Amino acid sequence: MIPVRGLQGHRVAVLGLGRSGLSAARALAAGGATPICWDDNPAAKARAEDEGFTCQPLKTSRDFEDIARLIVSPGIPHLYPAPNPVVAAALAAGVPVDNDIGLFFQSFATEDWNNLDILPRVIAVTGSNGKSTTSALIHHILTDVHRPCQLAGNIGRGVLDLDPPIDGEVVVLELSSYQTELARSLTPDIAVFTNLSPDHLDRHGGMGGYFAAKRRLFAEGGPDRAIIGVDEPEGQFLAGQLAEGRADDRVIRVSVAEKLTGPRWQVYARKGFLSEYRKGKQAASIDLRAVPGLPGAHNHQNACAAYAACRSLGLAPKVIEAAFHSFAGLPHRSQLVGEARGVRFVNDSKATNVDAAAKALSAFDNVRWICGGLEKEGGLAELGDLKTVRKAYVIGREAAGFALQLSVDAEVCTTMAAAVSRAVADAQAGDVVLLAPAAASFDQYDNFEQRGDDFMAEVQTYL
Ligand code: UMA
Repeated sequence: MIPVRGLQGHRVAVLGLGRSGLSAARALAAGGATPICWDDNPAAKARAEDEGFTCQPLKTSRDFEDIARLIVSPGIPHLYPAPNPVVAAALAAGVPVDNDIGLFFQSFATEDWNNLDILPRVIAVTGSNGKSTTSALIHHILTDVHRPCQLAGNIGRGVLDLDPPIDGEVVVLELSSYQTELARSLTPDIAVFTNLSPDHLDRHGGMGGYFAAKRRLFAEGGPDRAIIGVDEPEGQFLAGQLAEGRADDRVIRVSVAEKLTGPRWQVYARKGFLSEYRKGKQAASIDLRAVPGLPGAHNHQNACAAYAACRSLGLAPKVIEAAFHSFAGLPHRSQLVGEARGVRFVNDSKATNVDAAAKALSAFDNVRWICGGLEKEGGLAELGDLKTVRKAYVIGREAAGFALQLSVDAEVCTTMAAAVSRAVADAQAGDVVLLAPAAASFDQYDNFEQRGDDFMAEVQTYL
């Protein structure tokens, strides 16, 4: 745990008692603050009370009179579409609103670091898609070369749950826009921006707010090194704003759309090959086609970003290449579930938005596509021509409406069991049955993990 510094003796409100909220309450208490907790779900509140935390409603600005700060969980709206009533009360009382990420950055460095030979470093990864895989891949590469490292953030472990760092340790944080928007301190040593496509727009008041939330990672004084995906105008703009001149090594540009040229430091993947160029000279080339854990162009983008982050730490191309080959991939992301009668089954339940689904679809041919769920703002137009799809099998409560918007043959299945059964009945050797929903899961499941688990359980009966 990272005990919270700077709030000793203060009462600090904690809203939301899931993974991030509970770990924040524990870290605040360890640092000498008194957490005053609340969760709208009685079961979550009861769990915190069982641990000895005080829970009390914080409904009006009066309730915040002796509160130094409000720590809000990422899933709880603090501004858009409307502030949660507890946040609204804190704002009215003039109490600063922060989150566990802000507390982490204000608490991570301590006097104990004076005894370390190599200072710990933080790599923070954000972007619309690929940030979990990129973060996990960086962590995997560092583990492979026996560099002390830890992984936390949006990937599932609260950042304040991390152990205090040891000599030379690298902390890899996956950060969502919810997390970067709210953190009062945000000072990574190396920051990665994978890509940008519409997601969570209701929470950020539109695309501009969404980009601004992610961009904050590069704003507060700026990281020592910024690794920026430049395949969208936002990435190009950000890279241009951060770099001092064309040969500024603090920015590494990443692309899977074009060959990057010129004196800059750049890493790109084309036709399955990763290339690194620095000061106009090629520094490395890696064949990604034979890397089993990173299929498709979207994973090649993740590989380029992770490669650049590790090069920033001084790792040699050859050791990064070797580690790529032992990367197993993450559950629910291009996860090969099994193969039967020449048909492969792939779980990409994490493809919760249109862009992620389009990328998953382009990584395979002859796709029997299981899609649908709670549609996100912006519709399905950006799915593109769906040329790798043989047929869609649509799940979700609004399956009929979802199917009508698709430009390919689509069958309304509603349930996962029906979708897998129909896809198996139609599939021929060489086909891929791919779950890549292009929608959130909340109409039928608690989260994307549960949806992916359901797909895998259904598939097991056919293997
Ligand atoms: N709650 C309220 N009032 C509300 C809404 C929620 O009290 O109006 C309470 C719930 O009852 C629950 C708690 O808040 O007890 C849940 O908080 P949370 O949704 O922020 O979830 P955590 O368990 O704290 O998990 C969060 C991240 N969740 C979200 O961003 C939605 C996790 O990312 C992250 O792994 C974890 O912190 C540790 O850092 C998950 C996620 O879905 C994987 N992220 C989104 C994504 O990847 O698309 C952004």
